[in-house]
This record gives sequence, C-alpha cells and structure tokens, in this order.
Amino acid sequence: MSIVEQIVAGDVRATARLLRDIDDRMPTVPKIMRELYPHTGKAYVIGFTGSPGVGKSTLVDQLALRYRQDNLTVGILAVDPTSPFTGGAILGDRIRMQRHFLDAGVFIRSLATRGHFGGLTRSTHDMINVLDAMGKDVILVETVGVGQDEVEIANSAHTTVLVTIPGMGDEVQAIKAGIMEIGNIFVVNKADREGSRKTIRELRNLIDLGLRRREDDAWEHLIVETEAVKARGIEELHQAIQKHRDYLMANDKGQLDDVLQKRARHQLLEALRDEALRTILDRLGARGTSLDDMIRAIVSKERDPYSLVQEVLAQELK
Ligand SMILES: Nc1nc2c(ncn2[C@@H]2O[C@H](COP(=O)(O)OP(=O)(O)OP(=O)(O)O)[C@@H](O)[C@H]2O)c(=O)[nH]1
Ligand SMILES: [Mg+2]
Repeated sequence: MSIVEQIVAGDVRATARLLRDIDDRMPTVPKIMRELYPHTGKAYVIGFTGSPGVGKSTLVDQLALRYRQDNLTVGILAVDPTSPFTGGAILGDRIRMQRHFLDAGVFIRSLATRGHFGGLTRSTHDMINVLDAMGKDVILVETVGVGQDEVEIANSAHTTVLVTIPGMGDEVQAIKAGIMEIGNIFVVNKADREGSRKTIRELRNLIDLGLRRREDDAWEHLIVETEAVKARGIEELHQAIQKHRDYLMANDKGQLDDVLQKRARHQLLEALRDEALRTILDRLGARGTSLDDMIRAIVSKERDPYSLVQEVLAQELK
C-alpha cells in the first residue's frame, strides 16, 4: 500500500510519519499532500484559542471524551508556540491526555515548532488535512492566542471557540476589536473562580455592540461557562458547537460557503507565500548570496530594504 492509501485507511503509524515529515518540511510532502487532498473535506474542525493556561487543553480533552460517547472519531492538534510561557505545555498536555492513548478513536499530535518563517498556518493547515483524510470525524485544534494566531485558527476552523477566564478584564478589552471575526463561541472557563458572572456580562455587552454593527451576521455568539477540570459545562459547550454547526450547515445565507472560501483562500495564500519565499531563498543560497550580508548592509545604511527587495525579485523571479 502507498502511504496515501495507508493514511486514508486510517493507519496511525503512516499518519504519524507524514506529520513528522510535515514538521521537518521534507521535500516528499507536497506530492503526498496533493494526493491526499481529494480525500479531505469531511471532518468538522473546531479551533480553541486563548491565553496561556486558561484551560484549553483541559477543555479539548473533555470534549474529545464527549465526542467519543457518540462514537465519533477525534483528531487533536495542539499547536504550541516556541514561547517561554508554554515551554512545559506539551509534556503537560501529553500527561493530561494520556487516557486517550489507549483509545484508537483518538489521534493526538503536538506541534512544537512554528513554520520556518514564523506563523503556524501552513503546517497546521496541512496537518488538519492529513487528519481529515485519515477519516477523523472531528478535529480539535488548540492554539495559544497571541495576536495573529487566534485569527489564523479562525481561518482554518468551522467553529472557533475563544477561551477566557474570570478576571481578565484587559483581555476582554483586547478581544474587543476582532470579536466578531475571531470567536463563534466564547468560553469562560475556571468558573469556580470569582468574577465569572461579571466576565460573562462584559463579553455579552461587547458581543451585542458588535452584532449591532454587523447586521449581516445572524449567529448569536454563544457564551458558555465551564469548569473544565470537573467537566462542568462540557455538555453545554458541546451543544453550543452543535448549534453553530447547524447554523453553518443551513447555509441559507451562504454561511458555510463563506467558511469554505475563507479557508481555501487562506490556505492558497499561505502556500503561495511560503513556496515563493522558499524558492527565492533557495535561489539566493545557490548563488551564494548571504541574507546576513544584506541585513548588515541595511543596518549600516549602505542599503535600504526596499531597493534590495526590488533587486532580489527582479533577479530571482525572472
Ligand atoms: N480551577 C480551575 N483550574 C482549571 C480549570 N480548567 C483547567 N484548570 C487548570 O489550569 C491549568 C492550565 O490548564 P490547561 O488545560 O493546560 O490550559 P491551556 O490553556 O491548555 O494552557 P497552555 O496550553 O499552556 O496555553 C491546569 O493546571 C488545569 O488543571 C478549571 O475549570 N478550574
Ligand atoms: Mg494547552
């Protein structure tokens, strides 16, 4: 069997190998991804984002159990930035999610590194596609929401869950700007802590303000209160996700089409940017041009970045 056939048949080892190759950017990957692509499009992708430590992994873990009760198969991707804040998170996630390791219906993978040129999207998209082709019914993707990433996951998922905890008033303010774009569902986790109700009220106000501005958006942006460590509120979260899914699938205002188009567009642009940059850097390397020399020339003001870019493009994209 070819690796593509193995993955489509749900083979765990072949899948793990490909995911590793994606991480290592092996040259064999694009061809395999091409052949896998026709087998994608069946999984439902749910993104979880929020600040470090708010309980994303705990929620994902509980939700995976909930989907398993319905006999749905689950893929879990935990994307960790190489940030000092979350240095221990991968190991922590492994231990926490250990109970799933004996369950063949759950496939877990931690993605420790970002793309070569920053940003996590390219590999994340690829990995989502692999788990999709592998036949997972539901794919749960956890990313630490630091600025750009929460937008990126919103571009890859059907439903995006933004996780916060009580007493993060500043964060609620920070969410404000992009609130309608980022989250479809808001979770206030650690509801055992003080101030949960207040945080919910603040979120509700922000959402209502946003909704009034955007009349085309008929989705009501649900807020769910959870205590993930005790599995409290998980059923409500599950129902909220189901509700958003039903909303998308109705597609009466083209809402599912919008999601699929946003995803395809994002994936295309990411791949294009990535490939173009890689091609140019490869060619520069083959020519013996050093990036460091250019950087030094810019720092010393001998050159400027603008004319350098024009020069490189003119030369390498001929
Ligand atoms: N009190 C309380 N603690 C919780 C709750 N949910 C999670 N925790 C704890 O919060 C800590 C962080 O939980 P994680 O699930 O690792 O959080 P995370 O958002 O995945 O963290 P990073 O991946 O590092 O960003 C752990 O010690 C959890 O046990 C909750 O509802 N209440
Ligand atoms: Mg985590």
